[in-house]
Amino acid sequence: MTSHLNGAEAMVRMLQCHGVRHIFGLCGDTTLPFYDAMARLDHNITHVLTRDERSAAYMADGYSRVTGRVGVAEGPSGGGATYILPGLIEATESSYAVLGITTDISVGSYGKYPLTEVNQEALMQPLTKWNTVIKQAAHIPRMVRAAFRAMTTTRAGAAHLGLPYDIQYDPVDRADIWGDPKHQSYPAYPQAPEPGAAEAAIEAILSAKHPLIICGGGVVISGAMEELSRLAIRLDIPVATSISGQGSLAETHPNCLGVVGSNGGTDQTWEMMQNADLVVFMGCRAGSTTTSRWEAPSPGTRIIHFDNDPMVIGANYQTEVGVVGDLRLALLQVNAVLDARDQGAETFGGAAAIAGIKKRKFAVFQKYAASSQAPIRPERVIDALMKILPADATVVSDPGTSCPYFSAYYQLPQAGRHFITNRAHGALGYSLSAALGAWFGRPSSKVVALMGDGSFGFTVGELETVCRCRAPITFIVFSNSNFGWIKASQNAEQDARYYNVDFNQTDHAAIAAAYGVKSWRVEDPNDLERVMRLAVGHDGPTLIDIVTQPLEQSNAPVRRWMG
Ligand SMILES: Cc1ncc(C[n+]2csc(CCOP(=O)(O)OP(=O)(O)O)c2C)c(N)n1
Repeated sequence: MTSHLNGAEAMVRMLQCHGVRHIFGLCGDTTLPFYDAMARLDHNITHVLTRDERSAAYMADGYSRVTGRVGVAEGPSGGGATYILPGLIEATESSYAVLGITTDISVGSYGKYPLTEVNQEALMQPLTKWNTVIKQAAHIPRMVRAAFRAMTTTRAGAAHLGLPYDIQYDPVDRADIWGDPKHQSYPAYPQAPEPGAAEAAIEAILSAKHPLIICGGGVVISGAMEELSRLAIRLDIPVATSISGQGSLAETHPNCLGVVGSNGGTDQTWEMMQNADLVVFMGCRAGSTTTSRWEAPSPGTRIIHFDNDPMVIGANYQTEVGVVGDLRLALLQVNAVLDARDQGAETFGGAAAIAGIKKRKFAVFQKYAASSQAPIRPERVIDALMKILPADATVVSDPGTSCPYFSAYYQLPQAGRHFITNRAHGALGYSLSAALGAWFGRPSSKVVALMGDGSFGFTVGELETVCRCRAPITFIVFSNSNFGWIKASQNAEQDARYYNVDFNQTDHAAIAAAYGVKSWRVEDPNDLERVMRLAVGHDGPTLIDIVTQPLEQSNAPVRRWMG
Protein backbone atom coordinates (compact mmCIF):
# COMPACT_ATOMS: atom_id res chain seq x y z
CA MET A 1 0.00 0.00 0.00
CA THR A 2 1.39 3.43 -0.94
CA SER A 3 1.53 6.19 1.67
CA HIS A 4 -0.67 8.40 -0.50
CA LEU A 5 -4.21 8.41 -1.85
CA ASN A 6 -5.42 10.71 -4.58
CA GLY A 7 -7.74 13.57 -3.64
CA ALA A 8 -10.89 11.78 -4.78
CA GLU A 9 -9.97 8.66 -2.81
CA ALA A 10 -9.19 10.81 0.22
CA MET A 11 -12.67 12.36 0.00
CA VAL A 12 -14.30 8.92 -0.01
CA ARG A 13 -12.17 7.75 2.93
CA MET A 14 -12.86 10.94 4.90
CA LEU A 15 -16.61 10.48 4.44
CA GLN A 16 -16.23 6.89 5.55
CA CYS A 17 -14.29 8.07 8.64
CA HIS A 18 -17.25 10.27 9.53
CA GLY A 19 -19.71 7.39 9.40
CA VAL A 20 -21.32 8.30 6.09
CA ARG A 21 -23.36 5.38 4.75
CA HIS A 22 -25.45 7.07 2.08
CA ILE A 23 -24.71 9.74 -0.50
CA PHE A 24 -27.46 11.18 -2.71
CA GLY A 25 -26.37 12.78 -5.94
CA LEU A 26 -25.96 13.12 -9.64
CA CYS A 27 -22.96 12.69 -11.94
CA GLY A 28 -21.08 15.28 -14.00
CA ASP A 29 -17.80 15.81 -15.84
CA THR A 30 -15.94 17.35 -12.91
CA THR A 31 -17.06 14.44 -10.72
CA LEU A 32 -15.40 11.70 -12.80
CA PRO A 33 -12.46 11.07 -10.41
CA PHE A 34 -14.77 11.04 -7.36
CA TYR A 35 -17.15 8.51 -8.96
CA ASP A 36 -14.17 6.45 -10.05
CA ALA A 37 -12.89 6.38 -6.47
CA MET A 38 -16.35 5.37 -5.28
CA ALA A 39 -16.37 2.58 -7.86
CA ARG A 40 -12.85 1.29 -7.13
CA LEU A 41 -12.58 1.51 -3.36
CA ASP A 42 -14.00 -0.96 -0.92
CA HIS A 43 -16.35 0.99 1.34
CA ASN A 44 -19.80 0.58 2.86
CA ILE A 45 -21.29 3.74 1.38
CA THR A 46 -24.38 3.41 -0.82
CA HIS A 47 -24.55 6.04 -3.55
CA VAL A 48 -28.14 6.83 -4.56
CA LEU A 49 -28.32 8.27 -8.07
CA THR A 50 -30.93 11.02 -8.17
CA ARG A 51 -32.50 12.75 -11.15
CA ASP A 52 -31.99 16.32 -9.91
CA GLU A 53 -29.54 17.84 -7.42
CA ARG A 54 -32.41 19.69 -5.71
CA SER A 55 -33.88 16.33 -4.83
CA ALA A 56 -30.50 14.98 -3.71
CA ALA A 57 -30.21 17.75 -1.14
CA TYR A 58 -33.78 17.17 0.06
CA MET A 59 -33.08 13.44 0.37
CA ALA A 60 -30.03 14.25 2.48
CA ASP A 61 -32.21 16.56 4.56
CA GLY A 62 -34.90 13.92 5.18
CA TYR A 63 -32.18 11.40 5.99
CA SER A 64 -30.58 13.75 8.50
CA ARG A 65 -33.89 14.56 10.18
CA VAL A 66 -34.76 10.95 10.98
CA THR A 67 -31.26 9.69 11.82
CA GLY A 68 -29.66 12.60 13.69
CA ARG A 69 -26.68 12.04 11.43
CA VAL A 70 -25.18 14.01 8.58
CA GLY A 71 -27.00 13.69 5.25
CA VAL A 72 -24.75 13.98 2.21
CA ALA A 73 -25.71 15.29 -1.24
CA GLU A 74 -23.40 15.74 -4.19
CA GLY A 75 -23.47 17.25 -7.64
CA PRO A 76 -21.13 18.59 -10.31
CA SER A 77 -19.92 22.12 -11.14
CA GLY A 78 -22.13 24.84 -12.59
CA GLY A 79 -25.73 23.62 -12.88
CA GLY A 80 -25.17 20.95 -10.25
CA ALA A 81 -23.97 23.56 -7.79
CA THR A 82 -26.80 25.98 -8.55
CA TYR A 83 -29.44 23.24 -8.33
CA ILE A 84 -28.25 21.95 -4.96
CA LEU A 85 -28.80 25.30 -3.22
CA PRO A 86 -32.44 25.00 -2.01
CA GLY A 87 -31.71 21.97 0.13
CA LEU A 88 -28.73 23.62 1.78
CA ILE A 89 -30.60 26.73 2.89
CA GLU A 90 -33.52 24.61 4.13
CA ALA A 91 -31.17 22.48 6.26
CA THR A 92 -29.28 25.47 7.63
CA GLU A 93 -32.40 27.37 8.60
CA SER A 94 -34.13 24.28 9.98
CA SER A 95 -31.00 23.29 11.95
CA TYR A 96 -30.22 19.96 10.31
CA ALA A 97 -26.81 18.66 9.25
CA VAL A 98 -26.53 18.36 5.47
CA LEU A 99 -23.25 18.29 3.59
CA GLY A 100 -23.35 19.48 -0.02
CA ILE A 101 -20.33 18.40 -2.04
CA THR A 102 -20.03 19.97 -5.45
CA THR A 103 -17.14 19.16 -7.68
CA ASP A 104 -15.73 22.16 -9.52
CA ILE A 105 -13.66 23.16 -12.51
CA SER A 106 -9.91 22.77 -12.09
CA VAL A 107 -8.11 25.28 -9.89
CA GLY A 108 -5.72 25.56 -12.83
CA SER A 109 -8.45 26.94 -15.11
CA TYR A 110 -9.95 29.58 -12.77
CA GLY A 111 -10.63 32.81 -14.68
CA LYS A 112 -10.05 31.31 -18.14
CA TYR A 113 -13.74 31.12 -19.05
CA PRO A 114 -14.01 27.36 -18.71
CA LEU A 115 -17.47 25.82 -19.04
CA THR A 116 -19.49 25.97 -15.77
CA GLU A 117 -17.26 28.41 -13.88
CA VAL A 118 -18.96 30.07 -10.93
CA ASN A 119 -17.61 31.26 -7.59
CA GLN A 120 -19.08 28.38 -5.59
CA GLU A 121 -17.86 29.74 -2.29
CA ALA A 122 -19.69 33.04 -2.81
CA LEU A 123 -22.75 31.15 -4.08
CA MET A 124 -23.02 28.97 -0.99
CA GLN A 125 -21.96 31.55 1.58
CA PRO A 126 -25.38 32.81 2.74
CA LEU A 127 -26.95 29.35 2.54
CA THR A 128 -24.59 27.35 4.70
CA LYS A 129 -23.21 27.38 8.20
CA TRP A 130 -19.74 26.61 6.85
CA ASN A 131 -18.38 26.51 3.32
CA THR A 132 -15.18 26.34 1.34
CA VAL A 133 -13.84 25.42 -2.07
CA ILE A 134 -10.77 23.30 -1.42
CA LYS A 135 -7.74 24.59 -3.28
CA GLN A 136 -5.18 21.84 -2.60
CA ALA A 137 -5.59 18.09 -2.23
CA ALA A 138 -3.58 18.09 0.99
CA HIS A 139 -6.29 20.24 2.57
CA ILE A 140 -9.10 17.74 1.90
CA PRO A 141 -8.94 15.83 5.22
CA ARG A 142 -8.77 19.01 7.31
CA MET A 143 -11.60 20.69 5.39
CA VAL A 144 -13.86 17.62 5.66
CA ARG A 145 -13.25 17.55 9.42
CA ALA A 146 -14.05 21.26 9.66
CA ALA A 147 -17.30 20.75 7.72
CA PHE A 148 -18.43 17.93 10.03
CA ARG A 149 -17.47 19.96 13.12
CA ALA A 150 -19.51 22.89 11.88
CA MET A 151 -22.55 20.81 10.89
CA THR A 152 -22.86 18.88 14.14
CA THR A 153 -21.86 21.25 16.96
CA THR A 154 -24.04 23.94 18.60
CA ARG A 155 -26.94 24.65 16.20
CA ALA A 156 -26.70 22.09 13.38
CA GLY A 157 -26.74 23.32 9.78
CA ALA A 158 -25.54 22.68 6.26
CA ALA A 159 -21.95 22.82 5.05
CA HIS A 160 -20.57 22.92 1.53
CA LEU A 161 -17.34 21.57 0.15
CA GLY A 162 -16.22 22.48 -3.36
CA LEU A 163 -13.92 19.83 -4.79
CA PRO A 164 -12.11 21.00 -7.95
CA TYR A 165 -11.42 18.48 -10.69
CA ASP A 166 -7.62 18.68 -10.84
CA ILE A 167 -6.94 18.33 -7.12
CA GLN A 168 -8.89 15.05 -7.12
CA TYR A 169 -5.83 13.54 -8.84
CA ASP A 170 -3.24 15.10 -6.47
CA PRO A 171 -1.70 13.18 -3.56
CA VAL A 172 -3.01 13.17 0.01
CA ASP A 173 -1.06 11.65 2.90
CA ARG A 174 -2.84 8.55 4.23
CA ALA A 175 -1.77 9.47 7.77
CA ASP A 176 -4.10 12.47 7.67
CA ILE A 177 -7.21 10.34 7.07
CA TRP A 178 -9.09 10.41 10.39
CA GLY A 179 -12.27 11.84 11.88
CA ASP A 180 -13.72 12.40 15.34
CA PRO A 181 -16.55 9.84 15.76
CA LYS A 182 -18.45 12.42 17.84
CA HIS A 183 -18.98 14.48 14.68
CA GLN A 184 -20.95 11.69 12.98
CA SER A 185 -24.16 12.84 14.66
CA TYR A 186 -25.61 15.96 16.24
CA PRO A 187 -25.68 17.58 18.70
CA ALA A 188 -21.98 16.80 19.09
CA TYR A 189 -20.29 18.03 22.26
CA PRO A 190 -23.53 19.54 23.67
CA GLN A 191 -23.02 22.30 26.18
CA ALA A 192 -24.94 22.85 29.40
CA PRO A 193 -26.31 26.30 30.35
CA GLU A 194 -24.41 28.55 32.71
CA PRO A 195 -24.95 27.98 36.46
CA GLY A 196 -28.06 29.64 37.83
CA ALA A 197 -29.93 29.93 34.51
CA ALA A 198 -32.15 26.88 35.10
CA GLU A 199 -33.01 28.08 38.63
CA ALA A 200 -33.92 31.53 37.32
CA ALA A 201 -36.18 29.98 34.69
CA ILE A 202 -37.95 27.86 37.31
CA GLU A 203 -38.48 30.83 39.63
CA ALA A 204 -40.08 32.77 36.81
CA ILE A 205 -42.28 29.87 35.67
CA LEU A 206 -43.51 29.16 39.20
CA SER A 207 -44.43 32.82 39.69
CA ALA A 208 -46.80 32.76 36.67
CA LYS A 209 -50.52 32.01 36.70
CA HIS A 210 -50.98 30.71 33.17
CA PRO A 211 -47.59 29.69 31.76
CA LEU A 212 -47.34 28.03 28.33
CA ILE A 213 -44.34 26.21 26.87
CA ILE A 214 -43.91 26.52 23.08
CA CYS A 215 -41.47 24.05 21.53
CA GLY A 216 -39.75 24.39 18.20
CA GLY A 217 -37.64 21.81 16.41
CA GLY A 218 -34.86 22.04 18.99
CA VAL A 219 -36.47 19.69 21.51
CA VAL A 220 -36.50 16.70 19.14
CA ILE A 221 -33.12 17.63 17.65
CA SER A 222 -31.49 17.51 21.07
CA GLY A 223 -33.45 14.42 22.17
CA ALA A 224 -35.03 16.28 25.10
CA MET A 225 -38.48 14.69 24.78
CA GLU A 226 -38.39 12.61 27.96
CA GLU A 227 -37.08 15.45 30.08
CA LEU A 228 -39.76 17.72 28.65
CA SER A 229 -42.45 15.17 29.44
CA ARG A 230 -41.18 14.89 33.04
CA LEU A 231 -41.30 18.66 33.45
CA ALA A 232 -44.71 19.01 31.82
CA ILE A 233 -46.30 16.32 33.99
CA ARG A 234 -44.66 17.48 37.19
CA LEU A 235 -45.84 21.08 36.85
CA ASP A 236 -48.94 20.15 34.85
CA ILE A 237 -47.95 22.86 32.44
CA PRO A 238 -49.39 23.03 28.90
CA VAL A 239 -47.01 22.47 25.99
CA ALA A 240 -47.69 23.83 22.52
CA THR A 241 -45.48 23.37 19.49
CA SER A 242 -44.57 25.03 16.25
CA ILE A 243 -45.02 22.85 13.15
CA SER A 244 -41.33 21.91 13.36
CA GLY A 245 -41.72 21.23 17.05
CA GLN A 246 -44.23 18.41 16.56
CA GLY A 247 -42.98 15.29 18.28
CA SER A 248 -41.59 17.21 21.27
CA LEU A 249 -44.32 15.32 23.11
CA ALA A 250 -46.60 12.71 21.61
CA GLU A 251 -49.63 14.56 20.32
CA THR A 252 -51.68 12.27 22.58
CA HIS A 253 -49.73 13.30 25.71
CA PRO A 254 -52.17 14.91 28.19
CA ASN A 255 -50.04 18.05 28.35
CA CYS A 256 -49.67 18.47 24.60
CA LEU A 257 -51.87 21.28 23.28
CA GLY A 258 -50.73 20.78 19.68
CA VAL A 259 -49.66 23.27 17.06
CA VAL A 260 -50.19 26.99 17.56
CA GLY A 261 -49.77 29.85 15.13
CA SER A 262 -50.89 30.88 11.70
CA ASN A 263 -50.38 27.52 9.94
CA GLY A 264 -51.86 24.44 11.63
CA GLY A 265 -53.01 26.40 14.67
CA THR A 266 -56.76 26.63 15.26
CA ASP A 267 -58.89 29.19 17.08
CA GLN A 268 -59.05 26.79 20.02
CA THR A 269 -55.29 26.39 20.46
CA TRP A 270 -54.84 30.12 19.88
CA GLU A 271 -56.90 30.83 23.03
CA MET A 272 -54.07 29.48 25.14
CA MET A 273 -51.55 31.67 23.34
CA GLN A 274 -53.64 34.72 24.10
CA ASN A 275 -54.30 33.81 27.72
CA ALA A 276 -50.73 32.94 28.71
CA ASP A 277 -49.13 35.40 31.12
CA LEU A 278 -45.72 33.76 30.62
CA VAL A 279 -44.42 31.94 27.56
CA VAL A 280 -41.44 29.61 27.62
CA PHE A 281 -39.95 29.17 24.14
CA MET A 282 -37.87 26.00 23.87
CA GLY A 283 -35.68 25.44 20.82
CA CYS A 284 -38.00 27.76 18.94
CA ARG A 285 -37.11 30.95 17.10
CA ALA A 286 -40.46 32.61 17.84
CA GLY A 287 -40.77 33.35 14.14
CA SER A 288 -43.67 34.67 12.09
CA THR A 289 -45.62 31.40 11.69
CA THR A 290 -45.64 30.25 15.31
CA THR A 291 -46.63 33.67 16.62
CA SER A 292 -48.92 34.59 13.69
CA ARG A 293 -46.62 37.49 12.87
CA TRP A 294 -45.96 38.25 16.56
CA GLU A 295 -49.64 38.72 17.37
CA ALA A 296 -49.19 36.43 20.39
CA PRO A 297 -47.43 36.37 22.73
CA SER A 298 -48.39 40.03 22.77
CA PRO A 299 -45.85 42.65 23.84
CA GLY A 300 -45.65 42.67 27.63
CA THR A 301 -46.10 38.91 28.03
CA ARG A 302 -43.29 37.55 30.19
CA ILE A 303 -40.85 35.50 28.09
CA ILE A 304 -38.42 32.74 29.11
CA HIS A 305 -36.32 31.39 26.28
CA PHE A 306 -34.31 28.16 26.07
CA ASP A 307 -32.12 27.75 22.97
CA ASN A 308 -28.67 26.53 22.05
CA ASP A 309 -28.14 29.56 19.81
CA PRO A 310 -27.62 32.74 21.84
CA MET A 311 -28.55 34.87 18.80
CA VAL A 312 -32.15 33.63 19.05
CA ILE A 313 -32.67 34.93 22.59
CA GLY A 314 -34.18 38.40 22.52
CA ALA A 315 -34.48 38.52 18.71
CA ASN A 316 -38.24 38.95 18.78
CA TYR A 317 -39.24 39.47 22.40
CA GLN A 318 -37.79 41.18 25.41
CA THR A 319 -36.71 38.18 27.46
CA GLU A 320 -36.84 37.85 31.24
CA VAL A 321 -34.64 34.75 31.44
CA GLY A 322 -32.53 33.28 28.65
CA VAL A 323 -31.20 29.75 29.08
CA VAL A 324 -28.52 29.09 26.48
CA GLY A 325 -27.40 25.53 25.95
CA ASP A 326 -28.39 22.15 24.64
CA LEU A 327 -32.11 21.59 25.38
CA ARG A 328 -31.69 18.11 26.84
CA LEU A 329 -28.95 19.24 29.20
CA ALA A 330 -30.91 22.35 30.12
CA LEU A 331 -34.05 20.36 30.93
CA LEU A 332 -32.01 17.84 32.92
CA GLN A 333 -30.87 20.78 35.04
CA VAL A 334 -34.40 22.13 35.37
CA ASN A 335 -35.73 18.76 36.49
CA ALA A 336 -32.77 18.25 38.87
CA VAL A 337 -33.48 21.60 40.50
CA LEU A 338 -37.13 20.65 40.95
CA ASP A 339 -36.09 17.22 42.30
CA ALA A 340 -33.72 18.83 44.82
CA ARG A 341 -36.41 21.17 46.06
CA ASP A 342 -38.88 18.33 46.05
CA GLN A 343 -41.05 20.88 44.36
CA GLY A 344 -43.53 19.60 41.90
CA ALA A 345 -47.16 18.91 41.52
CA GLU A 346 -47.32 22.68 41.18
CA THR A 347 -50.54 22.50 39.34
CA PHE A 348 -51.13 24.85 36.50
CA GLY A 349 -54.08 22.76 35.40
CA GLY A 350 -52.61 22.21 31.95
CA ALA A 351 -53.96 18.76 31.18
CA ALA A 352 -57.54 19.61 32.14
CA ALA A 353 -57.52 22.84 30.14
CA ILE A 354 -56.05 21.07 27.12
CA ALA A 355 -58.66 18.31 27.28
CA GLY A 356 -61.41 20.94 27.03
CA ILE A 357 -59.73 22.76 24.14
CA LYS A 358 -59.10 19.55 22.21
CA LYS A 359 -62.67 18.43 22.69
CA ARG A 360 -63.94 21.58 21.04
CA LYS A 361 -61.27 21.52 18.34
CA PHE A 362 -61.95 17.92 17.34
CA ALA A 363 -65.72 18.37 17.40
CA VAL A 364 -65.29 20.76 14.45
CA PHE A 365 -62.82 18.42 12.76
CA GLN A 366 -64.98 15.33 13.11
CA LYS A 367 -67.96 17.06 11.56
CA TYR A 368 -65.98 17.77 8.36
CA ALA A 369 -64.09 14.46 8.45
CA ALA A 370 -67.41 12.59 8.35
CA SER A 371 -68.57 14.57 5.31
CA SER A 372 -69.18 12.62 2.11
CA GLN A 373 -68.84 15.79 0.09
CA ALA A 374 -66.92 15.71 -3.18
CA PRO A 375 -64.35 16.98 -4.02
CA ILE A 376 -63.02 15.27 -0.92
CA ARG A 377 -62.49 17.41 2.18
CA PRO A 378 -58.88 17.42 3.47
CA GLU A 379 -60.19 16.57 6.95
CA ARG A 380 -61.41 13.25 5.56
CA VAL A 381 -57.92 12.43 4.24
CA ILE A 382 -56.25 13.19 7.59
CA ASP A 383 -58.89 11.17 9.43
CA ALA A 384 -58.28 8.14 7.17
CA LEU A 385 -54.50 8.44 7.67
CA MET A 386 -55.02 8.46 11.45
CA LYS A 387 -57.04 5.26 11.23
CA ILE A 388 -54.58 3.45 8.99
CA LEU A 389 -50.96 4.47 9.59
CA PRO A 390 -48.88 2.51 12.09
CA ALA A 391 -47.73 4.31 15.25
CA ASP A 392 -44.12 4.59 14.07
CA ALA A 393 -44.95 5.91 10.58
CA THR A 394 -42.89 8.79 9.21
CA VAL A 395 -44.93 11.41 7.37
CA VAL A 396 -43.35 14.07 5.16
CA SER A 397 -45.34 17.01 3.85
CA ASP A 398 -44.97 19.77 1.32
CA PRO A 399 -46.22 23.25 2.18
CA GLY A 400 -49.67 23.13 0.49
CA THR A 401 -52.99 21.86 1.86
CA SER A 402 -51.51 18.91 3.73
CA CYS A 403 -49.23 20.92 6.00
CA PRO A 404 -51.81 22.87 8.03
CA TYR A 405 -54.31 20.02 8.04
CA PHE A 406 -51.83 17.39 9.18
CA SER A 407 -50.24 19.72 11.72
CA ALA A 408 -53.55 20.71 13.22
CA TYR A 409 -55.29 17.38 13.41
CA TYR A 410 -53.07 14.32 13.10
CA GLN A 411 -52.55 12.90 16.58
CA LEU A 412 -48.96 11.60 16.42
CA PRO A 413 -48.94 8.79 18.96
CA GLN A 414 -45.20 8.89 19.65
CA ALA A 415 -42.69 11.57 20.55
CA GLY A 416 -39.74 12.00 18.20
CA ARG A 417 -39.30 12.99 14.57
CA HIS A 418 -42.28 11.36 12.87
CA PHE A 419 -43.49 14.40 10.95
CA ILE A 420 -41.19 16.27 8.61
CA THR A 421 -41.84 19.38 6.59
CA ASN A 422 -39.65 22.15 5.21
CA ARG A 423 -40.81 25.05 7.31
CA ALA A 424 -37.78 27.29 6.86
CA HIS A 425 -38.19 28.09 3.17
CA GLY A 426 -41.21 25.99 2.29
CA ALA A 427 -40.06 25.40 -1.27
CA LEU A 428 -42.54 23.28 -3.21
CA GLY A 429 -41.37 19.82 -4.26
CA TYR A 430 -39.70 18.83 -1.01
CA SER A 431 -41.66 15.89 0.30
CA LEU A 432 -41.26 13.31 -2.46
CA SER A 433 -37.47 13.42 -2.19
CA ALA A 434 -37.23 14.03 1.56
CA ALA A 435 -39.44 10.95 1.99
CA LEU A 436 -36.96 8.80 0.08
CA GLY A 437 -34.12 10.13 2.23
CA ALA A 438 -36.18 9.44 5.35
CA TRP A 439 -36.82 5.89 4.15
CA PHE A 440 -33.10 5.25 3.65
CA GLY A 441 -32.53 6.56 7.18
CA ARG A 442 -35.40 4.63 8.76
CA PRO A 443 -36.21 1.74 6.40
CA SER A 444 -38.32 -0.15 8.93
CA SER A 445 -40.81 2.71 9.21
CA LYS A 446 -43.77 3.19 6.86
CA VAL A 447 -42.97 6.45 5.06
CA VAL A 448 -45.76 8.57 3.59
CA ALA A 449 -45.34 11.78 1.57
CA LEU A 450 -48.16 14.32 1.28
CA MET A 451 -48.09 16.95 -1.47
CA GLY A 452 -50.19 19.31 -3.53
CA ASP A 453 -50.41 18.87 -7.29
CA GLY A 454 -48.22 21.97 -7.66
CA SER A 455 -45.51 20.30 -5.60
CA PHE A 456 -45.90 17.06 -7.57
CA GLY A 457 -45.03 18.97 -10.74
CA PHE A 458 -41.78 20.21 -9.21
CA THR A 459 -40.47 16.78 -8.33
CA VAL A 460 -42.23 14.01 -10.26
CA GLY A 461 -39.02 12.84 -11.96
CA GLU A 462 -37.81 11.29 -8.72
CA LEU A 463 -40.55 8.65 -8.92
CA GLU A 464 -38.07 6.80 -11.12
CA THR A 465 -35.49 6.95 -8.31
CA VAL A 466 -38.06 5.70 -5.81
CA CYS A 467 -38.92 2.76 -8.08
CA ARG A 468 -35.26 1.97 -8.76
CA CYS A 469 -34.64 1.92 -4.99
CA ARG A 470 -37.78 -0.20 -4.47
CA ALA A 471 -38.80 2.08 -1.61
CA PRO A 472 -42.31 1.19 -0.36
CA ILE A 473 -43.32 4.82 0.16
CA THR A 474 -46.95 5.93 -0.19
CA PHE A 475 -47.40 9.27 -1.97
CA ILE A 476 -50.63 11.19 -1.53
CA VAL A 477 -51.42 14.01 -3.93
CA PHE A 478 -54.01 16.59 -2.91
CA SER A 479 -55.22 17.43 -6.39
CA ASN A 480 -57.06 20.73 -6.74
CA SER A 481 -55.69 21.95 -10.09
CA ASN A 482 -54.22 25.14 -8.73
CA PHE A 483 -51.56 26.64 -6.53
CA GLY A 484 -54.10 26.47 -3.76
CA TRP A 485 -52.30 28.27 -0.97
CA ILE A 486 -51.79 31.33 -3.12
CA LYS A 487 -55.33 31.15 -4.47
CA ALA A 488 -56.59 31.06 -0.89
CA SER A 489 -54.36 34.04 -0.10
CA GLN A 490 -55.85 35.94 -3.05
CA ASN A 491 -59.28 35.03 -1.70
CA ALA A 492 -58.46 36.29 1.79
CA GLU A 493 -56.37 39.33 0.98
CA GLN A 494 -57.24 40.48 -2.56
CA ASP A 495 -61.03 40.15 -2.36
CA ALA A 496 -60.95 36.95 -4.45
CA ARG A 497 -59.39 38.67 -7.48
CA TYR A 498 -57.81 35.44 -8.68
CA TYR A 499 -54.85 35.91 -10.98
CA ASN A 500 -52.90 33.12 -12.62
CA VAL A 501 -53.09 30.46 -9.96
CA ASP A 502 -55.08 27.77 -11.82
CA PHE A 503 -53.67 25.01 -14.00
CA ASN A 504 -55.04 21.99 -15.84
CA GLN A 505 -56.08 18.91 -13.95
CA THR A 506 -53.47 16.18 -14.31
CA ASP A 507 -53.95 12.44 -13.92
CA HIS A 508 -51.21 11.90 -11.34
CA ALA A 509 -52.11 8.24 -10.92
CA ALA A 510 -51.51 7.62 -14.62
CA ILE A 511 -48.15 9.40 -14.48
CA ALA A 512 -47.09 7.40 -11.43
CA ALA A 513 -48.19 4.16 -13.11
CA ALA A 514 -45.94 4.97 -16.06
CA TYR A 515 -42.98 5.07 -13.68
CA GLY A 516 -43.99 1.71 -12.20
CA VAL A 517 -45.74 3.01 -9.09
CA LYS A 518 -48.96 1.23 -8.10
CA SER A 519 -51.52 3.99 -8.10
CA TRP A 520 -55.17 4.96 -7.64
CA ARG A 521 -57.26 8.01 -8.35
CA VAL A 522 -59.95 8.70 -5.75
CA GLU A 523 -62.86 11.08 -6.27
CA ASP A 524 -65.49 9.45 -4.04
CA PRO A 525 -64.86 9.97 -0.29
CA ASN A 526 -66.38 6.58 0.42
CA ASP A 527 -63.54 4.88 -1.49
CA LEU A 528 -60.80 6.66 0.38
CA GLU A 529 -60.23 4.43 3.39
CA ARG A 530 -60.29 1.21 1.39
CA VAL A 531 -57.80 2.52 -1.17
CA MET A 532 -55.56 3.95 1.50
CA ARG A 533 -55.37 0.58 3.26
CA LEU A 534 -54.35 -1.08 0.00
CA ALA A 535 -51.74 1.57 -0.75
CA VAL A 536 -50.20 1.63 2.73
CA GLY A 537 -50.16 -2.17 2.91
CA HIS A 538 -48.52 -2.68 -0.51
CA ASP A 539 -44.87 -3.72 -0.45
CA GLY A 540 -43.75 -1.31 -3.18
CA PRO A 541 -44.16 2.37 -4.00
CA THR A 542 -47.78 3.56 -4.19
CA LEU A 543 -49.54 6.81 -5.03
CA ILE A 544 -53.09 8.00 -4.40
CA ASP A 545 -54.28 10.93 -6.45
CA ILE A 546 -57.08 12.46 -4.37
CA VAL A 547 -59.31 15.06 -5.96
CA THR A 548 -59.68 17.48 -3.05
CA GLN A 549 -61.72 20.47 -2.06
CA PRO A 550 -60.15 23.74 -3.24
CA LEU A 551 -58.26 25.33 -0.37
CA GLU A 552 -59.97 28.70 -0.76
CA GLN A 553 -63.35 27.01 -0.11
CA SER A 554 -62.16 24.97 2.84
CA ASN A 555 -62.16 25.42 6.59
CA ALA A 556 -58.35 25.30 6.64
CA PRO A 557 -56.62 25.68 10.01
CA VAL A 558 -54.84 28.81 8.79
CA ARG A 559 -55.01 31.99 10.82
CA ARG A 560 -53.02 34.05 8.34
CA TRP A 561 -52.14 32.99 4.80
CA MET A 562 -49.19 35.33 4.44
CA GLY A 563 -46.33 33.59 6.28
C1 LIG B 1 -40.44 26.90 -5.00
C2 LIG B 1 -41.64 27.64 -4.54
N1 LIG B 1 -42.24 28.52 -5.37
C3 LIG B 1 -43.35 29.21 -4.95
C4 LIG B 1 -43.83 29.03 -3.68
C5 LIG B 1 -45.02 29.84 -3.19
N2 LIG B 1 -46.13 28.96 -2.84
C6 LIG B 1 -46.43 28.63 -1.57
S1 LIG B 1 -47.69 27.58 -1.45
C7 LIG B 1 -47.91 27.57 -3.12
C8 LIG B 1 -49.02 26.77 -3.74
C9 LIG B 1 -48.92 25.31 -3.48
O1 LIG B 1 -49.65 24.61 -4.45
P1 LIG B 1 -49.84 23.06 -4.39
O2 LIG B 1 -48.53 22.38 -4.24
O3 LIG B 1 -50.65 22.64 -5.55
O4 LIG B 1 -50.62 22.82 -3.04
P2 LIG B 1 -52.04 23.41 -2.60
O5 LIG B 1 -51.75 24.71 -1.88
O6 LIG B 1 -52.87 23.61 -3.82
O7 LIG B 1 -52.56 22.39 -1.69
C10 LIG B 1 -46.98 28.37 -3.75
C11 LIG B 1 -46.90 28.59 -5.22
C12 LIG B 1 -43.15 28.12 -2.86
N3 LIG B 1 -43.52 27.87 -1.61
N4 LIG B 1 -42.08 27.42 -3.32
